[in-house]
Amino acid sequence: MFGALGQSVARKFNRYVGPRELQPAEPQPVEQAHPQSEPLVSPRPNWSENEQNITNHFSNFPILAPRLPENVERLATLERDGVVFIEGLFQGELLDRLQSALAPDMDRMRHETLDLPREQWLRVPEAGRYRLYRIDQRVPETIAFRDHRVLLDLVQAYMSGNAEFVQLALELRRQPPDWDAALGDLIPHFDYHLREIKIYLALEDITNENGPIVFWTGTHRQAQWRRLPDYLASIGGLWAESHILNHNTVVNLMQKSPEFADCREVRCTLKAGSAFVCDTRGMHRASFLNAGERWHIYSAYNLKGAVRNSINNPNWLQPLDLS
Ligand SMILES: O=C(O)CCC(=O)C(=O)O
Ligand SMILES: [Fe+2]
Repeated sequence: MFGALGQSVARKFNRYVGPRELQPAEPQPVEQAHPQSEPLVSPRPNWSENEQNITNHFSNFPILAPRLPENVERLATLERDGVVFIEGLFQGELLDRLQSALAPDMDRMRHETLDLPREQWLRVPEAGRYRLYRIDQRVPETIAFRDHRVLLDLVQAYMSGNAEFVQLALELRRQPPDWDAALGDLIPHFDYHLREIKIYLALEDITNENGPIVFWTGTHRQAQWRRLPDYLASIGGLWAESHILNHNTVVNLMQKSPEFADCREVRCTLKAGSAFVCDTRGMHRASFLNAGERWHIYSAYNLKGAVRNSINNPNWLQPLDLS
């Protein structure tokens, strides 16, 4: 299942690198600047086509029965809630070994002394966020998490046997120097309008003090309230990255929408060695980090072939097609 790995990782890394269409064009006649074969605006569905695409996505990729009996209940929870917790996935010696193997890189991230090319790690000090990508290639002990048979069984069943591994990263979050500059992290959002999976494994206890992820159960399902955010997400570029959901949207939905009748706001606190699996099509956000550091490793999966439109995609500049 890791065959297409190199390709998809390259796609992910390239997400924030300006694609051809936004780079300054060489001076040349206008008609040649963007030849027909490379349109400035990539094709995008109109409103009803996008709704059909999402309906097709769910019917073409049904959730399958897991192979492992212990995953039956977990999968049912993941399907219903969009999130499921696995307590004590790593314990005792196994957890100790993982923590000690990661300790040198954790220290380098903490002190910002990682000497790596920009695309191999994400450094956003103003948000207190750091990610070291493809940690499985640096720290082989993390492969026990990446290839954990219980997790892979769950992922493949949820993704209809079409899961594609995208990433395994070590992540640190700590207090930003200025919360105003870090507010973007706290905005409710979903990562994509199609199903994606992320699995987070806590390396140290994650309590309410150190900014656990917040997830709203059931928000990954197809629903009326999602029609507008799903459409904007499908366009890509600025609107997809801005999400249009905010605190007030969520409060109003929780209080007034029948579609939120069974929705719970879950703060994903974790003991070291415990994990949660979530569909990041569901609404989630980071939370306020009062103290200390938050450390986890996470793996990420797409449905094979699903490629997000990058932030640089200029589709959002075009008139909306709401037909
Ligand atoms: O790190 C967090 O608290 C939230 C991160 C997030 O939104 C994501 O991993 O998709
Ligand atoms: Fe997210």
